[in-house]
Amino acid sequence: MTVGEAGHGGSPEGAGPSSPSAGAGTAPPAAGASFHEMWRELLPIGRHAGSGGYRRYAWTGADAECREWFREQAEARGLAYEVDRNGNQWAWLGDPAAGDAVVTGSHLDSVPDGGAFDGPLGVVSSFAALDELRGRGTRFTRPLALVNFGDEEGARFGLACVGSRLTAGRLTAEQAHRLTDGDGVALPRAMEAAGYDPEAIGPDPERLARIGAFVELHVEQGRALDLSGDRVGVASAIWPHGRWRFDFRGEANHAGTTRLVDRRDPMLSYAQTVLAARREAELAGAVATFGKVAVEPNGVNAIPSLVRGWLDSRAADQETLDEVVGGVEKAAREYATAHGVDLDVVRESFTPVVEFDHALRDELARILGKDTGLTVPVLGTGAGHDAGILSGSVPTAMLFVRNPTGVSHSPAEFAAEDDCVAGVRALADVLEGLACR
Ligand code: HGY
Ligand code: MN
Ligand code: MN
Repeated sequence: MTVGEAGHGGSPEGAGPSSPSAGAGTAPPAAGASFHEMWRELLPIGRHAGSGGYRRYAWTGADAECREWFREQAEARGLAYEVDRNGNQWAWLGDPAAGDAVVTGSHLDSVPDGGAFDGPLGVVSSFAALDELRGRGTRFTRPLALVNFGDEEGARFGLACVGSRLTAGRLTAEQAHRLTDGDGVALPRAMEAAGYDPEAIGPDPERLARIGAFVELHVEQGRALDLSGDRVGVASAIWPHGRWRFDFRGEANHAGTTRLVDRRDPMLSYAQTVLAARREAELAGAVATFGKVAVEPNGVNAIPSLVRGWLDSRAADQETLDEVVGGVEKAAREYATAHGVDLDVVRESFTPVVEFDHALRDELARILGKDTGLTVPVLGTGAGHDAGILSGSVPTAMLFVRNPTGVSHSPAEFAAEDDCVAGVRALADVLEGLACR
């Protein structure tokens, strides 16, 4: 089923001169054309020549280039561009102070060697959807904003959704100031080096009060739409999920001369814990991954003194997630004791279950199904998003665009061109339905 096919050329609507028109002048390129042009411009930024993956980490040069790209797109469309106290970028059509704004957007940062679509698809589609609406002559009766939330992946400082968490008051400035990257660079220093004021960060209730609805379009990180044969779907919920750091401390020693019985080798406890995580997840029907490990001193011929492993675990409900993580930690402590190794476990990032706003979810499904009369798929996800963080503060919804392999957080992440354009048209239909009452 295809959703949002063929712009239906809505007649210019509006509450009169005060309403922010989508923009007069020559009709901008249709959704597909502007999408491709923006996609081509953004594609090379932060892409690693060797892996083909993206390394767009918060407050780095690649991040700055992405931000510059966002500002150029906003100003090229005559939108009022601003950066909020937490470094998130906003592009407004209409008067933000009027309130009840419809906001759409996503993030531009990536995981290490991430794919091209996770985040950028939502941001590029937001601009392309506005271009589509301008092509339809749409007049808005509510302010509209496009947003790029900073540091969604937490690839550098370890905490997901820093920009949206700060804005929503779910991360304090003090907590953010204590975040450091793998080289020991503290987040405030990284912000300063990028030209931002770390003393300004903090909750932004005034900004949130201006938002009537937030809709994030995102590439699906799974195969539900591929299996159902749909181009676009609507999100129902996000699984609870988090990140735990396991520090196994043993005793550094010579790999060649230390008898096995004399060793206190943290690598053994770590290895056993990785297998325990998989076992606990399988038993509970959840997921658990040790995807990052750091070894000190990390020498081939040295028994490590410290092995740090990061567990990412997610489950359909909190009770199951607690069961999995509790089981992994219990096993890890048994292994550590058996090898004379000390263990500390620290929860570094956590997002509780998110149920998206039911009324907004159903409104999106109605809008997207109205032309075809077909039922739009409504699906849950295990992936975290800024929309999940904002859902505690404003009515929030998500659109997913088909990903034929379901692969994400990998250079192989992919969405077909016509599915991306269908996503743009679906987002345009949603924005028109919400902001042009
Ligand atoms: O980890 C996540 O689910 C998201 O990509 N930040
Ligand atoms: Mn991601
Ligand atoms: Mn994402």
